[in-house]
Amino acid sequence: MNSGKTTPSSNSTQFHTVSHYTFFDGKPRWPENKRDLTYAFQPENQLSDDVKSVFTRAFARWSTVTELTFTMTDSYTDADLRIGFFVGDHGDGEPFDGVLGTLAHAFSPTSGRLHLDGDESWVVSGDVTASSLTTAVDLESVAVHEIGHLLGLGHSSVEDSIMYPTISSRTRKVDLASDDIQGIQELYGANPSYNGSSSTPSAQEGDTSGCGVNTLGSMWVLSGMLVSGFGLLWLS
Ligand code: TQI
Ligand code: ZN
Ligand code: ZN
Repeated sequence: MNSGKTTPSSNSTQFHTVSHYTFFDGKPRWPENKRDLTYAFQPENQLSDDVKSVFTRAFARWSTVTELTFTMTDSYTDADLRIGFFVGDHGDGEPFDGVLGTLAHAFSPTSGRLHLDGDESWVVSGDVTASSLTTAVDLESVAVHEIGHLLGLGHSSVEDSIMYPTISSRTRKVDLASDDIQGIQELYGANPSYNGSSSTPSAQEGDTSGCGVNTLGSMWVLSGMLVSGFGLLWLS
């Protein structure tokens, strides 16, 4: 993985600057003629639609402020961005480490790989801050952060930003800060229909009913939590 960073070159003076986003070394990004990116999920993971919709929402946050579009495809091999859950050593030289520690990682453009640690207790829907499990990690928060890396953003020193390098467990942070927006717009330009307000796509905090259909088509209704083979949690 490329963990180096370059600071934005356009800031010649450090006074009054409010931007603290960074890029990867060499400022890699998706090419100019590629504004419509596809994404796919590792087929072996057999993720439920609830999990996929977390990523759909996470991608929407970035497409709102740029000219980028993200489309889900079933063809894992053809997709620009490939998302999957893995445990331990999974063949890319960056093994996962069990509960907490590294939660996920993504590679800089144009690798397109986004890996999540299957050993974490991922919260798919519901209120992560209300979880009794101290190791619960909000999937959407991590997804928004890792997508930032996929698109070429490094870490930011702005504490409120999505690209800030630490997050506490049982915390939800999914709204792009203006620092994130400036960083991504330096790479890809602004969305002409984005009005610059900080309102984000329907966060739908209130409609997580704690009830849904799993991949086998049976209903699950929750009192407490439900853990699947990938450590995914739904909180009621
Ligand atoms: N994973 C690190 C991260 O995504 C991996 C990493 C370290 C990295 N240095 C990097 C990736 C430089 C790209 C470039 O930052 S993590 C958070 C946060 C992690 C951390 O598991 O530690 C989030 C994953 F920022 F909250 F701490 C997601 Cl949101
Ligand atoms: Zn990996
Ligand atoms: Zn990061």
